[in-house]
Amino acid sequence: MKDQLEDLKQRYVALISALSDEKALSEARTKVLGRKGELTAILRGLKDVAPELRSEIGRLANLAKEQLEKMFTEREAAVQAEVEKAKVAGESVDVTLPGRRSFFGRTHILNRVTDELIELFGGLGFQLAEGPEVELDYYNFEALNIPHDHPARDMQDTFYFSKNVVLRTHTSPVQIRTMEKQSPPVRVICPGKVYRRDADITHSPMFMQIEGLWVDRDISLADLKGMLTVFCSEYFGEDFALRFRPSFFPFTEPSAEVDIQCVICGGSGCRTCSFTGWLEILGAGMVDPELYRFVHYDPEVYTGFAFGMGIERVAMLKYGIPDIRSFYENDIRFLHQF
Ligand code: 2U9
Repeated sequence: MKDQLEDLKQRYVALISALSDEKALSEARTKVLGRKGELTAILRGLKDVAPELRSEIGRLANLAKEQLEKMFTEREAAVQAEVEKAKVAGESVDVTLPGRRSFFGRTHILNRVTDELIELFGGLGFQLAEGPEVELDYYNFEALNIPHDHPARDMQDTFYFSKNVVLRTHTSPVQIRTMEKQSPPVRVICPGKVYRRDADITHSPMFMQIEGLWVDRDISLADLKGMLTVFCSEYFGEDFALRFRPSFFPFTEPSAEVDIQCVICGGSGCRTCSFTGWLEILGAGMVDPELYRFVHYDPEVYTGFAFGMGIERVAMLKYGIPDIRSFYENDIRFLHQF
């Protein structure tokens, strides 16, 4: 039995060293170590060996098994490495082929318009202020003069995380947070994403706003009109007239909606302005003195104005984009035009 084992080992050691192809090695492995292999048969037959020889033969058979397994594994790895080496050596690089063109991304049109507006208002003395999109009901509604039962809440229905935590419906909470931290003068511009329960061709449940606030001694409606006139002529061009229509917002008194002469037809009437010659561009007003109570400003000393506009709307008017959904569809053909 010992001789038989020794003979088997010698044969397979010689065979393994001689083989140089993965398939032949795998077949040889099965032939000796597989379920019906030669060595497996010897191990199975151990029960019939005389008891005094069984442990010695068993030890030798297991040793042979370990040695052969190790040899197979090493030889297989060596053969595989040689195949790889030969493959790489056979490959060549054609250095005359043209390179692959890299794809350059660019700033999204809404972020570009936002940057332009920040820059423009920066030139008028407004500092950038930002705040959270997930906001407390207190900052989004209560501190802006919109208590729980106020009808203005209907127009600004939003997404609730809990009774007191909402997705902000405007960037106005940022101004409240700024006033809490800082005493007048305050002159900030607050851009960012806002959320409302709204969706059609001109409304999206998520959109972008930019709002401004200037609070100081002796700020008047004349300052508001002057500043907005400068803004519109700088952004849309000097040839367009503005008109202020009385309106209502819970946080400003008096309030106005501001229209610009249609930037598409110049005021003669077209589809974009619904043949009125005017486009609504922003809302504005004098900060309601009631609000100063929440941030401990003295309403006898300070006055201020605020305004707000939708960034999508500004971009749609400036670039003649008909559908608000184009901004969010990530169609490169649309985005690459700007
Ligand atoms: C504070 C006080 C007052 C911000 C204002 C508007 C008017 C307004 C709309 C424009 C288009 C929202 O995106 S829109 O639908 N905004 O009309 N926003 S006054 O007033 C403030 C803000 C903060 C502390």
